[in-house]
Amino acid sequence: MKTLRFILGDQLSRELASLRDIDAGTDVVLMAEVMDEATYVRHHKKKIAFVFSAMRHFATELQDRGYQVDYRRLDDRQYGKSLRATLVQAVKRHRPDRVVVTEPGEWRLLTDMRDWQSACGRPVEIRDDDRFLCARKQFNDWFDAQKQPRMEYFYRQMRRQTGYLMVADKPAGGRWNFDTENRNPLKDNVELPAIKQFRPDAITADVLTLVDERFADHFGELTPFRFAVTRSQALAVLRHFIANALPRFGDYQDAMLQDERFLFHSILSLYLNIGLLTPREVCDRVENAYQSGHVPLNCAEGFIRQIIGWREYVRGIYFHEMPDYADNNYFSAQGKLPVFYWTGETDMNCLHQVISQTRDEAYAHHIQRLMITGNFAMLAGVAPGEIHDWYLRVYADAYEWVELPNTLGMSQFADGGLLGSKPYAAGGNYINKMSNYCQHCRYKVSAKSGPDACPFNYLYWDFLIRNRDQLEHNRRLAFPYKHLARMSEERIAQIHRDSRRFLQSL
Ligand code: FAD
Ligand code: DLZ
Ligand code: SF4
Repeated sequence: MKTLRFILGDQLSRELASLRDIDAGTDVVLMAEVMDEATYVRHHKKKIAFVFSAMRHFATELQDRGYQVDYRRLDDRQYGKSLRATLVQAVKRHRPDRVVVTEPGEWRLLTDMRDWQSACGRPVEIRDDDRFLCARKQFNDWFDAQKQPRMEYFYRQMRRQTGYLMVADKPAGGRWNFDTENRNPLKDNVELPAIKQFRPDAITADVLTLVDERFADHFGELTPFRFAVTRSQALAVLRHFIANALPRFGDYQDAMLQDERFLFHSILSLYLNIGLLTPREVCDRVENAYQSGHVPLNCAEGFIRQIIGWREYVRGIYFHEMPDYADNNYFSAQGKLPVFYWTGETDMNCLHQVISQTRDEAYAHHIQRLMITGNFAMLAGVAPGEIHDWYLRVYADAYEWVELPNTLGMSQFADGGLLGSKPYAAGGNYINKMSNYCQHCRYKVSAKSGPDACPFNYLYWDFLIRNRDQLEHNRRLAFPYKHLARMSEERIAQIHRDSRRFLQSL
């Protein structure tokens, strides 16, 4: 039976469900660079280049292994504008008996895909994406059985299921979680590992020219481009991370440092999300590094939790809650995204640092995303849809299944506490504790009010006052609300004045 196997840009895995039973003699693999996917949000230039280059390399690899690949380049004269149009054209060309696909990571495309059969006139089989450790059904069953679902309990179940860092049925070291050891600030004299970089080859050079011509008005710097674009390069990044950064990953997981963009982070999310690496192989290698004594337990546990815990959990939430999840707006926030999110031009040094780095690298690490750009947007009352659109555009690892719950749920609390138990809201003190950004800022982190005071300081209280009805019964916020109850009328009026003046100036 001749089968057309349509592989999407973030499905570049040899073991992909829709490639598993491929017959090199009869089947055709279809891959396509299409305008709709590159512009449904106007992705960062580096993200488009990364996806296209990795797609072209993957197609070449399949061809080298003897498969017939129909690869439609964006600059081919005759190409489909959308994935659906491309499929319809390809069915006419190849006349397959059926089409096989793997479910996509975004709801909009899954809905569209369910219609492809009638559009192309052939049976379309949509296979589960089993590159994750927790199937969608397994997650839904677990989630629906919980009174109050929390990531920590899901994570413990995943530890038992996978056996990572387990001694019989007990967690290694006697504890599930070493987070309290993982909140150290970083001194600027600590030596940081270099990141693994790759020089663009001829395929990437072609893609860079294409992106430069066709997406010149998208956000972000295209060069220098140094991402891995093949599986073997992605494996080299993984090896480099385990050898050089993982041994101190846990200790400094939440730290931020002026002009230092990567610290001890892995920069693996983009390769995991596009399919060049699997979560299982990444965790296997981290477990081995722990068992061989190369990395301490708090680092191995901190890392494995992000992958088998958070990564799987947000995907589960996404598919459990969509399509309504995207419309959540617990605080009814209506503000516009400040223009400086696109330019980086702001006197607030923490935001300037993170946004400039995002523009240059299409990368920021978790605490930068959560506690700088995310925290500010929430305190400033930016509409969740606006900030969601920004995160989906600007990071090379952004696909809605992972970006939306992180943005809307974790960072904006717009789901009212489904994902996290309290908003990640913080004033300047937190940022000053975890970074040295404040030492280079024109605002004074120690000042609470007035034009020179750190804006996070008064915006934090303004946020708690504004959303008192939604938040004051949250037990994890008992302390700040007690503090607020003791605040004088005059101080509260000052907070309002400072906040209004500042927000109007944006
Ligand atoms: P490391 O710090 O080295 O962590 C290791 C791995 O753990 C990551 O590669 C990633 O695969 C996984 N991981 C860690 N935290 C999370 C998390 N909260 N959710 C899912 N996986 C996690 N991650 C994305 O992959 N794509 C996104 O679009 C995305 N958007 C985010 C938006 C916001 C507002 C926030 C707060 C977080 C977002 N994250 C997203 C999660 C996290 O910030 C990134 O996975 C991480 O910064 C990627 O860098 P790294 O590979 O160096 O991670
Ligand atoms: C992100 C992306 C981009 C920029 N371009 C393409 C493309 O041209 N062709 C393609 O098949 N996939 C692309 N992707 C990835 C898809 O957007 C991704 O598969 C869906 O968002 C589902 O996760
Ligand atoms: Fe950011 Fe405030 Fe520190 Fe400036 S003083 S870097 S605005 S936290």
